[in-house]
Amino acid sequence: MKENKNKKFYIKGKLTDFERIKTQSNYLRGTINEDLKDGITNGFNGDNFSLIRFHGMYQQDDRDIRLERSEQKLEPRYAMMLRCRLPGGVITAKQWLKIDKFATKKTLYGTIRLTNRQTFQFHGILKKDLKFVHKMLNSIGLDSIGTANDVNRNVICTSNPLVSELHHEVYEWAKKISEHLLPKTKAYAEIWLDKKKISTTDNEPILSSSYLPRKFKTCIVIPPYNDVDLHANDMSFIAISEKKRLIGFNVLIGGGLSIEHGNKKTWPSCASEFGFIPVDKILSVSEAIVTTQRDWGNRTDRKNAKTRYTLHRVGREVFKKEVEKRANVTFKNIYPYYFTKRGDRFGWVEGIDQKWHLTIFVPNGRIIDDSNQKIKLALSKVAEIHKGDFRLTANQNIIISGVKEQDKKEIENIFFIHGMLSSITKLRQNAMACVSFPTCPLAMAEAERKLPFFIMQIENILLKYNMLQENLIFRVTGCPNGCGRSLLAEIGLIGKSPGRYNLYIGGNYIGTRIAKMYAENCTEKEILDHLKSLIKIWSEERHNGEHFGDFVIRFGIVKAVIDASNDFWIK
Ligand code: SRM
Ligand code: SF4
Repeated sequence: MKENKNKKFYIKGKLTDFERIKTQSNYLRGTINEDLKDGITNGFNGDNFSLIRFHGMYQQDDRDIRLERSEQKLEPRYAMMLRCRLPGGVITAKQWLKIDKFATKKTLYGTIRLTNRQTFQFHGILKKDLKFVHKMLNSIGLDSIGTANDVNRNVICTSNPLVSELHHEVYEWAKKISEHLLPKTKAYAEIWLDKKKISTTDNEPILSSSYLPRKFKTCIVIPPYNDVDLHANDMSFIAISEKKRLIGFNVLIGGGLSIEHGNKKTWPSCASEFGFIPVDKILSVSEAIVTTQRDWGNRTDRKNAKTRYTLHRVGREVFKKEVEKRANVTFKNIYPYYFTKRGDRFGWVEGIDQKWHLTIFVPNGRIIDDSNQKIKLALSKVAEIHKGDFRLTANQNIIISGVKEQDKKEIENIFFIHGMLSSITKLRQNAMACVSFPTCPLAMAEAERKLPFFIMQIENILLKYNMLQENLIFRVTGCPNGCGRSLLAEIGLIGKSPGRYNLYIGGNYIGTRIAKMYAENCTEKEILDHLKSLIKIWSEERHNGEHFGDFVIRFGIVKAVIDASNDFWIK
């Protein structure tokens, strides 16, 4: 690969302290090993707090009991969240049984959390159990390398089983991209798996010894299902097929959703189209995009460091040309594509392979048993008899994949007995919230725990206006970092402080338009009052079949966000 380090676009200035942490870390080792032996605290010290993230873990404390512990002069209840690397979201039934057992026996909360990037998290692992969990994952062929911090994260891809032949191919590419862009340091194996340090010096040919300026996200999507929310990703590949054969990818760059309340130097963005590439160029193009962002991304301000800001600063054509040079490709014109749907398709569908796939709705992706639904138990029972695999979706749900016709009934019965498979509204099926309290240190308002309340209230409003059967994308995010992807929703809430949210509307149903702020700093009652009037007008004035997000724009309630860098903040 040709590398043209066009220094003109390097940002000069005082680097953030994160840059020092990375470069001085000895390829992500830091003094994590020493901290593991430190029995005085349940947490990590100094730089190690950030470095463990490269190994897929976040130090957290339970915010519900933070004050109480501080009053008792106790250390916060530190425990780690671990995010597994699972490209394309595929996990075997055997692997599931192991992770289920670990969650039950060794985590403070006893749950597994499916994330909206096709993987799972354990919350509440004590420091003393960290090596155990990594060794357990390693024994079943899994790891958590590079699922957090300034690297390419878990690569996601369309999980819709209807298109299983293409899906399989695309899934293989998701795995290859993940492997290709993974940190090459042996630090993970040495620290967590007790592997001996080998004498060769470390080298990070793609990421560099200071890794990327910021987190980096990649997806592959198979139209017409935008089930991965492609515009939340730095680098997106849209699979193009002819006669059911994969011929290449449209490449899109610079999606992302995080903002800071009131900070107009931050904005969300849909990704820009670069062009089409044949299948065999996907790895070199991925590498070229990542290395361009590595070299040109802003390392002096983390709020301005993601790919979309680099693209905005240097210009789309300049970035594109650099990628063409580095990858030795020429982007062809974008192949026509369109999306019709987001979210998951629930229930049984027959794949092209004549096997059956059952998509199960998991409220908020939380694998937990309660008095109504025993999801955790049901999944472990299915895992005991299932011969195919499980696929996690980018909407926090799970697919029991590759079931033979004769085995369908048994699996269905298990879910039925454990209180699942009941019919739910489309609003509920499509809704999403981020984790937020009590584990997320950045949460400003409730999200996951408040979602059922909001859904119930909105269902009542929809019922009143005879709109309950309608598809409506509603999402809640506990802070403006945007994990719940509210800015790609038709109705999105973003937490401001406990019990208060900004209300955004006007994203579209297929997830290709950013939503716009409609009301600021609202209480829950104010939000519901706004939604009552908006849904009433929608029910009265909409064109036949018109989605809520399109309606509020056509009717002039909010302006469409076209170029978010210009018009996201304009009132
Ligand atoms: Fe996220 C940070 C949870 C998807 C943007 N995110 C966090 C942390 C780790 C908080 C922290 O830094 O200490 C949250 C952990 C909460 C907890 O207790 O588990 C967290 N993010 C999540 C998950 C679990 C939400 C979920 O309910 O599914 C998702 C995990 C995905 C995964 O498996 O990798 C998750 N996060 C997202 C998304 C959506 C997406 O990627 O499709 C976004 C917006 C898209 C984007 O990146 O622009 C997102 N998370 C962020 C940000 C803002 C980054 C930025 O650009 O400024 C942060 C904060 C940060 O990195 O500084 C963050
Ligand atoms: Fe935490 Fe904010 Fe992400 Fe929600 S959006 S999980 S509150 S960082």
